[in-house]
Amino acid sequence: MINSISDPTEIPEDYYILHECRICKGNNLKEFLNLGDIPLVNSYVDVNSPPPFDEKFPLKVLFCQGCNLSQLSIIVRPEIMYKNYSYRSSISKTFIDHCFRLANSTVKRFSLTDKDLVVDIASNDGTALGEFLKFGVRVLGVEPAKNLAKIATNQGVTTVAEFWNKETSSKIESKYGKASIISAMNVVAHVHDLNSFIEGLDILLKEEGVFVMEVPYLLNFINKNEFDTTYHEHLSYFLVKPLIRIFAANGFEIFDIYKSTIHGGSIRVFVKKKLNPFIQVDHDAINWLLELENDLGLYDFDTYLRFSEDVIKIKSDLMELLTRLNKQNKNIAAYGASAKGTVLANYCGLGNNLVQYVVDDTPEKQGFLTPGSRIPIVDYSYLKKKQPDYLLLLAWNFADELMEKTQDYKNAGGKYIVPIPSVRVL
Ligand code: JHZ
Repeated sequence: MINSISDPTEIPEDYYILHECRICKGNNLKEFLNLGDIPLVNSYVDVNSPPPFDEKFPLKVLFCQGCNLSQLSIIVRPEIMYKNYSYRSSISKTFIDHCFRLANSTVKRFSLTDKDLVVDIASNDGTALGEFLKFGVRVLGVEPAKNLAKIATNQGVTTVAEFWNKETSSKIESKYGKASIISAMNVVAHVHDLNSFIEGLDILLKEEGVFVMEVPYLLNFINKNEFDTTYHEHLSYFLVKPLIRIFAANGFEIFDIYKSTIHGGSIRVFVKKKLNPFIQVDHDAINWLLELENDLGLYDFDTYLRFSEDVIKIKSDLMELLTRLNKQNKNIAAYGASAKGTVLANYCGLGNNLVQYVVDDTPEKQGFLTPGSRIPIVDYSYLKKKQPDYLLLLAWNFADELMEKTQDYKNAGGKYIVPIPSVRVL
């Protein structure tokens, strides 16, 4: 066991066991969720050369009594998880529209012009920056997955294929100059060394610049039983309270926050350098969320124990339903070979004996098998051809978009199963 690591890319083993809180360094960490051994969510299995078994790692979540950060009990070496990444931000129209609104509101609120540089950390295939480009600002992506960095660059979003750290930040600063905006959508939860991450921001961000980040919100995770958004990539599960603490410890200050509905419920957090006098802090917005967290019992461990009981119920309800439908000879397929789908399937023990195939529009995933559960991933034309009786929405966070897209399936008598926040047939 290692006491602390500053750079997780240097972890010698495949994973390292956490034994102190990533933010407050306390060791009063209490487990509230144990999903068992689960494969890495992006390790899709090649049908032509399937390995004898799919490697699995423990998946447990701990609550820090000191600062209230929830966090995974282990850290898998990022090199293993992010070298080649199949997740494409551009597959969902809901997400593209979300990025357009982010770009539009950011450009207007901070009066950005063609002189301003916007840098996106973990920019994936360039979806968010593509929306910023429409407003004529300068953009630069930072994305460690080489396959994605290449796609983005080919589409006009210049992308540096590196992990975000102080070295990458310095290199970018000397080549492109300081950034007015640095954005990070769905990546801060993936970072172990938050201090080093923020030091990187300090190097590249202008004194009057803004860091804007989005992360899934633990409030929704607990209240809506979103247990399947726990996976090895998601090291931290954030409330506002620990976020304030980590930024303050590094000379930064949160000046505005609001909730968004994306990915089952997220928070968008605006951060400035502490010494920047030009931006006012919206204390009302911040205090409102802190009070809400307190009122909902999110600083109290018992709330987390109640949540873990709901998770067990979802597993038994889902398996009871699918087994019953299977006995009635109903055909069941799924939509969305999502990361959360892999967790749900493996935790519940779902395989292709119950779910025959998963439809997914991501070309990089089609033709592969889902990790662990080994369900074939197919393109949309399958759904039209086969018309299964039931469609399990594994990307339940995009349920509206998926149902709109599959209206023909519904009109022909198809039914949906939505597993979260509780198992329902629609
Ligand atoms: P989706 C992602 O997790 C990835 P995942 C990441 N790890 C993260 O942090 C969280 O989000 C927040 C497919 N789909 O976005 C695409 C269609 O095929 O819910 C995806 O494979 N057609 C960075 O993977 C999957 O469903 C469609 O029309 O759990 C959705 O995955 C739509 C809407 C989706 O997140």
